[in-house]
Amino acid sequence: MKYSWATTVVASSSLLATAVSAASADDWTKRSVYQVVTDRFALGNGSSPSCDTSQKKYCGGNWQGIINHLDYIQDMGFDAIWISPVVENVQGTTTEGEAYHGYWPQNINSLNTNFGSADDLKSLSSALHDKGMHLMVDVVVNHVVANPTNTSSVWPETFDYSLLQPFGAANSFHTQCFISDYNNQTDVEQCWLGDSGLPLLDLDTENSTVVDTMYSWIKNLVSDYDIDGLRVDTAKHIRQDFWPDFASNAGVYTVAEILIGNVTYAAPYTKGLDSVLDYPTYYAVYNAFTNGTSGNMSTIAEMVNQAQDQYNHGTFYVGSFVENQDNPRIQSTVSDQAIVKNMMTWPFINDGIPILYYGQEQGYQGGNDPANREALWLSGFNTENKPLVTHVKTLNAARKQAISANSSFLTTKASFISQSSSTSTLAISKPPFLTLLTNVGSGSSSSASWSIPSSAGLYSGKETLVDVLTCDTVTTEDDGSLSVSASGGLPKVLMPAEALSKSGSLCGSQASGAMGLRGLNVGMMGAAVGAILAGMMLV
Ligand code: ABC
Ligand code: CA
Repeated sequence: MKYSWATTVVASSSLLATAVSAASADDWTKRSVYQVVTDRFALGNGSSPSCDTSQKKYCGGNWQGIINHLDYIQDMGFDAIWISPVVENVQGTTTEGEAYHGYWPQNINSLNTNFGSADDLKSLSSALHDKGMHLMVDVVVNHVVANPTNTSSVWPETFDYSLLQPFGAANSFHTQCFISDYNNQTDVEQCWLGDSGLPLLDLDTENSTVVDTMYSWIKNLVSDYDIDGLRVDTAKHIRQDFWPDFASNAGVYTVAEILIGNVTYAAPYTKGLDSVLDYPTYYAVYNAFTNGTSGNMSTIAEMVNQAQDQYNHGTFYVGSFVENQDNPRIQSTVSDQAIVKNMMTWPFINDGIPILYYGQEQGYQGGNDPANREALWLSGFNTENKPLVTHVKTLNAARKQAISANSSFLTTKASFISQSSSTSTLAISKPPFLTLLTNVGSGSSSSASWSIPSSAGLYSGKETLVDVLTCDTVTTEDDGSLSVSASGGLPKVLMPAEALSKSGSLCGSQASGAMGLRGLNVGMMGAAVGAILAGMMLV
């Protein structure tokens, strides 16, 4: 036995008691996040109106609706939510429909009354905190939005600036131009998103009045609503040196949206803000699993290794996801549930903070924006006979167990164990996890297997490992090596039986871990040595 796993009640209950204000990045690493499009999650009055996503209109979801369904979220094992931007948006309709998603701020000092009142938002915050959960709010700093007032083609376009509070005048904005060259960073930062039908007025974040307004706004927003973390929209569209003071005024964990497939481009933003949404790995995962066996699994390892090297704090603070409001849902591209389960496993077993986009657990299949923003209430919040709900529950429980079994889990880098015989498999070690993924799918002709050499240094001989997704067990060879075949193309999340608690709900019958603090330090040392050895096997 290389590790001694301590399955402690003490460690897990101390997580629940974590302080609820001024949450740091380290605090967020222990959590997993359920992302909600506020307008599409639940209505406070409990009704279930139809919601045609193609209409791009408000469907009626609000903060009270979220409060009413926190048990649905918490019962799946999530201990944080991320909600849509909360401030007042452009009213009525636009060439792109209504502002139901919240990304078109108009008055940053008022709330979006479609989502509720200030008291409702405070109630949401305190309801979460009462349950030991965190609130992450999406914030838009790059732009505000008003419909153009000109009806014929006028350039630059004209606006009723008095609507755009507290800015109120043309000199708060960069001169109108639309971003045309994404390779020109000045263009990306100082030209505008959107189009002439619905331009997103680009705030002059080189202007000290605008900058100070935003810094004091974020400070007040966080304190008024007792917010624990921020998802920072369009962060690449503002100069990098704007962000450190923004982050210090926020005083809580900040994760930046840098929409790019390139680690080197994203890396500098992990200095000003705590981290980034892990877009580069998202693209690698999406491409690896949605192209049959020609999908290239090794790019996942390449992206992760680059990000571990280049990001401040490595990948420990990234937001890890496989769906969100801007990208097609997995099941709009692949229907094979084995592939879907492999993809869904990824965010929970790597270094980052797992984020699940609402509706994924219900098997929603919407394609590109706006189809990927379906109403969750149409599922009836039903969790019975929903295999993906079960999958998510297990993944959350497994990650919690990993955190409590290995006190260095959250600070040990994931490493990849080279699978020379196959390009369709991936083996990821992050003790006590050994995760085995494959893109072969469930077809009867497809098969996959993984082999872990004894030189990986992960296990001793005749060690029992439990696949926590099925509770099936495998045993290592005398020399600690392991070979495993996939069943029906499904992923495996193997944990030593010793890292599982006999009295726990996670494969308790297969577990051999004792309760108590025994061997915690030995476990830490063992994991560190294992990680170093596994690191030598990088692809
Ligand atoms: C509306 C319509 C859409 C229509 C669009 C033009 O207008 O609904 O059907 O296509 C909000 C709404 C959207 C709305 C937009 C615009 O506003 O939610 O429904 O779209 O009015 C954030 C949010 C997003 C939000 C906004 C605006 C910003 O997450 O929900 O959208 O506040 C850019 C931004 C990014 C932004 C995204 C939508 O647009 O950088 O912050 N997301 C390249 C660029 C990216 C660019 C992306 C898409 O294209 O590099 O900067 O994102 O335009 C990779 C490459 C990447 C490449 C991707 C596509 O491929 O490495 O570089 O990204 O491989
Ligand atoms: Ca800008």
